Amino acid sequence: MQPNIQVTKGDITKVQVDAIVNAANTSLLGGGGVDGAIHRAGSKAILEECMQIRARQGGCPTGEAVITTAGNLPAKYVIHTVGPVWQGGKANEELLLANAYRNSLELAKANHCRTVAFPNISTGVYHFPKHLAAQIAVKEVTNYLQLHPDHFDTVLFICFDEENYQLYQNLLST
Ligand code: AR6
Repeated sequence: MQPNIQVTKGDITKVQVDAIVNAANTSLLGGGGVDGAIHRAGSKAILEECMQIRARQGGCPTGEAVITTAGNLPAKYVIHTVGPVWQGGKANEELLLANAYRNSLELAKANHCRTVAFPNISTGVYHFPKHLAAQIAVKEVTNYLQLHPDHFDTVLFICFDEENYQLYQNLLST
């Protein structure tokens, strides 16, 4: 069966999937927004593993991803990816955002995660325009699932705000 893509409104820390994706920063040491919510709800175990990864590879470059335990969360793993900060569109932001989605799915596949939930990476304090971010996310995930249909069941986009929810609903219903 072909994997499916769904959109839901809500809090990603409550979602029971194999892997939830975190919109982290290059330090991997936590922050606000969805990153803060994931670390708070997931317990110290997530930060401890992030610190081990930092010690090994010195953080996570923009567009790349790393994987840790999900601690107390209902998910099995957290995939931490770093989206780009929006700087007006001339700093490779679109490519870097697509990389963040694709590299997260690469890591999910490598860890046999068949169900994956994404937040709307970079659309909070990193100020990526929401409509453009949604187009990139849907396109990149759709392409990846077409290339690797046997490895996934469902990819969920978890939207926290109404604007993102409407954008994703529109894109996925066409
Ligand atoms: N569940 C799902 N989505 C959420 C949640 C949640 N619990 N909380 C917020 N969002 P942001 P960024 C949405 O700012 O723009 C952090 O400090 C939010 O509405 O969390 O990639 C990191 O440490 C928005 O649509 O991430 C980095 O420093 C989306 O998640 C920096 O922010 C992303 O907003 C990353 O910035």
